[in-house]
Amino acid sequence: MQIFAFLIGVTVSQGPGYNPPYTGSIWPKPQFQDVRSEVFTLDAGNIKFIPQIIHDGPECDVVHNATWRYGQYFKDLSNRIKPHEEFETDPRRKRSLNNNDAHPTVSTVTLIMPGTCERIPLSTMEEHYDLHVDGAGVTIYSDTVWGILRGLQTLFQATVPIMTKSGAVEKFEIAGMAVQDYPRFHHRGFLMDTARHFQPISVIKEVIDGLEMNKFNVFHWHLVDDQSFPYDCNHFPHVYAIETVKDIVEYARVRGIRVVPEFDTPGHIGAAAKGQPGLATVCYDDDGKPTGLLGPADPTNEKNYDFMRTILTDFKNVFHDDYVHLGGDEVGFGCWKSNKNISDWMYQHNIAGDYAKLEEYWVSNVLNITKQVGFNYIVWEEVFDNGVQIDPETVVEVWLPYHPLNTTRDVTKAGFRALISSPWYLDYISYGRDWVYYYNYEPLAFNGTKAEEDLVIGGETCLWAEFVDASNYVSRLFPRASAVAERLWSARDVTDIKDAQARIHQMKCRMNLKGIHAEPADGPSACPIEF
Ligand code: CP6
Repeated sequence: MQIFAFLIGVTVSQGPGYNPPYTGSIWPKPQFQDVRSEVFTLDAGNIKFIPQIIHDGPECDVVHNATWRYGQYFKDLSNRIKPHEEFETDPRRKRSLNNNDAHPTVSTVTLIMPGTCERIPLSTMEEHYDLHVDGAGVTIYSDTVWGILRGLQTLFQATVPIMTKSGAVEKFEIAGMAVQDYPRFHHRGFLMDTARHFQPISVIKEVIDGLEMNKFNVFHWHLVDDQSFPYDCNHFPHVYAIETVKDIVEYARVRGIRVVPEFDTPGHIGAAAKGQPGLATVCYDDDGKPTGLLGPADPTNEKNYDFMRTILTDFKNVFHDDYVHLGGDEVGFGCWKSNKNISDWMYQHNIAGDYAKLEEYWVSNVLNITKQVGFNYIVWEEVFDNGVQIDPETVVEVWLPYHPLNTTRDVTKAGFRALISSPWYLDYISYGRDWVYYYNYEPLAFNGTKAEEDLVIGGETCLWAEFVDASNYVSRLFPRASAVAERLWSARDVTDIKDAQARIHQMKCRMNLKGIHAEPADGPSACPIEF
């Protein structure tokens, strides 16, 4: 092969990891991708987007924002092309400048969208798209603005930099191809915890950029917890002002990413309780003296439901999503048991000694308020595990690590929709390539019926933030979260680790090129273009 290359004078290398025939290495892997033998030069600096939107108007701003953004991304790519003079001084230069320029150039991207435009990504969003690359140019077809976004990302990833041996980018190429693509699961989320460490806006936006590249569509914002309540209150020095939160929601919206806020109760309310006397239960010791500690929310204090209504109504004005996350995890009964006012109240309400019923009283009141405010809701699995009576439309998020497949089976057998997160906790770190473990988890391997499988709406990968802040956040997240992205988007039989290994490496490099500080996925490696 080398001799052949020498004879025809081709010394242009694609760099490690890029294999002819120029397929790109789309991550997550599309449902169908037919790569043709023709190769085109993509004029990255001069791409012309041609939107053909039947019902165009101001509500189609997601597409117009996307053509502007992707125009910039391709320009940024083309700025890496070194002018010919630099090749002249390259000591390892052996090529003649014209011998590999024979491919036809394409520079138009036609976006065909016959449907009506949606402004807000909701739980019902559809993301199917078709992508064609041929001599006439690039065409992306979708019924929805969200599909157009996913198709543009695939186009971006299919664009392959062609380099000299010394690593200068000479041009970009793209293979003729036909892609038909859609997600396996509707809900492909990431949980960001901003309560254990304050995460600056720049980090949140870098994260959202990475989520878009990996075709995630839900940003589950674990805003507040015991340690802090950084939602526009002055108790802690770093808070997200409402305008900032709206800015993040907007940043996510135009990238086709829903923002689902979480206000976790009745546990995990320590910080909220500091600003809200009477919210938390006062805990007592064996001698009946207050311990000074505060427990879960006090379900017997009716004022607390007014507080919940205030917060949730406020959420409704800030977040556009049809869902809110209501928490419900890790509720210890010890503090409730120690408090005599609570046991008296339980006696009067005929639930003496039954603390699961007390929890149910809190949860069902909060669920009712949530519904009145106009949100659907997700809860952590304990709400289901503890036998709390919940509405049939409740989404149950499986997070306990013991037997997630059994829990998935139990939740769906009971007729509830399930979201899976326990196998995908990114705060666990270990020596070696742990992305493979995340990649290998098959959420439907619980021997359910078709109807039960259909109740699994997707999953979320979580980065609890006790040990991450701006200094290490993004590198701990990517590309490990990418493994989950492919499990949730691609077909069930996309399980080849060797194939994934080559592509996840390229995905890491591609994220780096976009300014996202993803760490190496696997063993020793090099990106074709260092950034
Ligand atoms: N905070 C909240 C947490 C966790 C949960 N809820 C958590 C528990 C165990 C592990 C990781 C995170 N830090 N509010 C559980 C959903 Cl291992």
